[in-house]
Amino acid sequence: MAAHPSTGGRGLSAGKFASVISLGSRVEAALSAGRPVVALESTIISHGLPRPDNLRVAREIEKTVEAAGAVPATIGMIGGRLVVGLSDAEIEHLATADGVVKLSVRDLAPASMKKADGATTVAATATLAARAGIAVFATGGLGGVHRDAPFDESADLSTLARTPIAVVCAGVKSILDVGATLERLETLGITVLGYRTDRFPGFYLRDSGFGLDWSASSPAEVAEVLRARVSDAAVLVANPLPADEQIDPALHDRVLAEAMAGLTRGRITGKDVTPYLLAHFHAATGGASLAANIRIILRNASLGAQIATALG
Ligand code: PSU
Ligand code: MN
Repeated sequence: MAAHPSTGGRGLSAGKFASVISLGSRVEAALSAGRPVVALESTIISHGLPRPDNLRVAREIEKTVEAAGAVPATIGMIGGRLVVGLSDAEIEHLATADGVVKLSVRDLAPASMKKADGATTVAATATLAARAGIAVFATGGLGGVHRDAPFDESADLSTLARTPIAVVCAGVKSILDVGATLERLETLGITVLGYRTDRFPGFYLRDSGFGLDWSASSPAEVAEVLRARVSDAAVLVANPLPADEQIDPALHDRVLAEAMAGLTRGRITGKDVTPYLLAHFHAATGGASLAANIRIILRNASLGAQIATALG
C-alpha cells in the first residue's frame, strides 16, 4: 500500500479521519490483510503504573498479544500526531518523558494543535481504534462514576455508548462507585458480558458484589456476540482475576478508605483523581496492587488476542 504523504510513511487506507490518524506499519499491514489486531491504551503506561515498571509492562503487554497470535496496536499521541500502533521507541518515550498529557476524547484535537505528547484514556483509545477499523481493545479497568462525587463520571462511559468495539477489562476499580457505574452502563446501552463468570469483577477483587445478566465461556462465544450486534455501542468483556490472585479484601478496604480521605485532604479533583488513587494503592499495598494490576492487564491482553483471532 502507498505511504501516506503527510504522515511520514504511515497512513490510513481510507476514511474521513485518514489525514489525522497515523497507522504503525505492522498494524497497517495486519489490518489490510485481515489479521487479528488488539488495541492497547497508553494512559496506563504514562499515568496508571509507576516508573520504571511501566515501560517493562508496556512491552510485556505487546509481547502477550503477539504470543496469543495477534498484532498489538498501542495508541497515543507523539508531537501532535495520533498514532495507532506506536513503535517501541515511541512507547518508551511515553513511559519516560515528562509532561506527557492525559488525553480523553475531547482533548485530542487541541493537543494535536499544540504538538503534544499524550497518553490516551480508554475513551480516546477506543475512539481511535474503532476509527482505524480495530474490533478488540484490551485494558485494565474502565473509568466510571466516582464515589462521593456522582457528577464526576468518566467520559469512558458516554464514549463507549457510541463506539463499536469490544473492550476486555476487569470491570472498574473499587475506587469508583461500582453500582452507579453499572447503572450508567445499562442506561447507555453498553453490553456487559462476564467472561466465565456471572459476577461483575471488582478489578483488584474477583467479585465486585454485583451480578451480571450475561456471560460467555469462550473466545468463540464472545465473537458470536460481537457478530450479533445491532447497535454501535461497545461490548465490555469482563474478565476477573482468579481468586488466588486477587488482593486480600481486608487490605483492599483499608487502603481504599485512606485513599478516599487523601483525595479530600489534598483537594484533588478532575483528571488527577484516578492517577492519585492508583498511586496511593500502589504505595500503600506494598506492591500487591501493582502485581494484581499487571496480571489483570496481561490476562486481558491475552484474552483480547484470542477474541480477535476468533472473530477472524
Ligand atoms: N483504570 C485503571 N487504570 C487506569 C485507568 C483506569 O485501572 O490507568 C485510566 C484509563 O485510561 C481510564 C482513565 O480511561 O484512567 C479514566 O480517567 P478519568 O476517570 O479521568 O476519565
Ligand atoms: Mn473525572
